[in-house]
This record gives sequence, structure tokens and C-alpha cells, in this order.
Amino acid sequence: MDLSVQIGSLRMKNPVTVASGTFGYGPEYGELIDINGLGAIVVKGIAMEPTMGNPTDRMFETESGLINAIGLPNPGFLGFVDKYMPFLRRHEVPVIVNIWGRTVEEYERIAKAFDTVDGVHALELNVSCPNIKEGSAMFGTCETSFRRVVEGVRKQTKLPLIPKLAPNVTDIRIFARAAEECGADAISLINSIPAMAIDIETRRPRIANVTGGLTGPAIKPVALKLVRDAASVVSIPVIGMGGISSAADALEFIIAGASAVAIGTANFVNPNTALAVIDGISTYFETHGLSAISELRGTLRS
Ligand code: RRO
Repeated sequence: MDLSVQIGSLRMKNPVTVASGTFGYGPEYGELIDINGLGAIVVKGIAMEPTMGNPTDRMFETESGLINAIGLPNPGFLGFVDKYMPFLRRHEVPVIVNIWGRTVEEYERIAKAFDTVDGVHALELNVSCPNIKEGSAMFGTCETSFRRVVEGVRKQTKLPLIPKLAPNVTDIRIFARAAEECGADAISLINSIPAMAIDIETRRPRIANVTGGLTGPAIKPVALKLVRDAASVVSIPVIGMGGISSAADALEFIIAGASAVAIGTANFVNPNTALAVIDGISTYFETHGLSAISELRGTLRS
């Protein structure tokens, strides 16, 4: 059985990675699980300069979900490379760095900076964070801006490029197609869904940013539908995510058209989830006589 997935020059030995922002920069989970078992690791978003993120409270648990408005705190390019890359280089798991900026130029700068960093295998382009005021979300919901940033970054890096799509668009297929046409090697989706919660006693929002992004099992059916839509119009690989917490969830995404999947909020419940999902996928492939992801991918029957 060969469960590997190829994304440009990046080879994932199995189709399971983690969602940016739910797995720190590696060491936080390295103490808890064998991160070498993952198909790839995706780190929390990095920008050129360090940032503090939003004021607290930043997270609130809802029915079957979690609202966050972390606001992209990050150690900056140099801080990340100095503090975390030595740890990541000591491991054999491929590293996907999630990058962000407030302008096309900022995206281009950070992409170019990572192009020469040893041990970085791919860049995920975060154009879909719902929680910062300038930039990010606009790039993910306006086709013209989206094309500009993907094309701009494409020119700055030879690394596999994976734009991460926003769910709150009228037609996700437009952004999936645009990503492929602008030179992306894969797409990942979905980012969190804009949401909010209110404390009725204080009449205040549950999180300081007022609104945030909803993740977790509550969003899985929405994510699955969007992954199916996106996968139906591109030939580049799709990395599906949104509420996946079991192998059965992951297999649904693969049948819907995903080549790989990412575990997000479930990491907070059980840090071992991604490794358990890999085992569960292997068992399913064995019992169903399947030997490659391509034999199951996009095989949804009518
Ligand atoms: O940091 C965040 O608040 C955040 C980001 Br960058 C993102 O892409 N998605 C999300 O739910 N939160």
C-alpha cells in the first residue's frame, strides 16, 4: 500500500497533515506525539515582522465547535527561523510554512525570504484569516486581489505554493480555478467560518475581537461540500480540512475529492488525532482492497 501524496516537489508519505494554528510550530506537539509520523507539518502563520495578535479572550467553545480570533501573533521571519527551524530540521517530517501579509508586497517579501531557508518544503498562503483588519480576508474573498497575491508570490518562490481558501465566498470554484491558473501547486480549504457568540448576562461578545472564526465538527458538512465543489474544477491536489476528527471523517473528504487532509481543532481534544487518522485510513484501505489514494479520491457515487 502506498498512501503518499505528491504536491509539486513535496512528497507526503501519507495524506494527513495538521491545520495551521492548531499545532504551534512543532515543539509544542513534539513532546506529546511522534511528529515524524505525519505526512507533513503546517506551522502557525508567519509574517516578516513579529506581531502580538488580538487581545484576550481569543477563544470560545460552542456547540460542537470553537470560535477563535487569535489575530495572527507571530515571531516574525527571523524569530521563526532562529527559534523553530533547528527543531524542525532535526525531524524527517516535511515542513509547510503558512505565510501572511497585509499587502501583496508583504506576501511577496515573506515568500521570497523563505525560498532559501533550508528545511522548508512548501508555503501555504494564508489569504483567509477572518481575524485581522487589513489584508488577509480581503485577499481570500475578492477574486482580483486573490489573483494578484497568488501571481505575485508565485514569482518569488520555487517552493510548492498552497493558497488556503476562505469558505465565505459565493462560489468557491472561482477561487479554486484562479489558484490553479495563477500557478498554485495545490489548494487547501477551508479556513474558519466567520462567527460570533454573546454572553447574555453582560451583553458582551464572548471574544474581545467581537467576531472570530468557527472551526471543529460543527463545520465539517460545510467544509466537505466546499471541498467537493473546489475539487470538481481543478487538477491540482486539494488538501481538505474543517472539523475532521476521525479516519471516517478524513475518508469522506478523500471521496469528495481531497488528495490529503488536515486535522485542526481535534488536535486540542487529543494531540494524537492525526496519527490515529493515518492508522484508520490504512486499515480502511486494507479492508477495502485499496492501494493508493488515487483509487479512492473523488469516487463519490451518485
Ligand atoms: O490567527 C487567527 O486568528 C486565525 C487565522 Br490566521 C486563520 O487563518 N484562521 C483562524 O481561524 N484564525
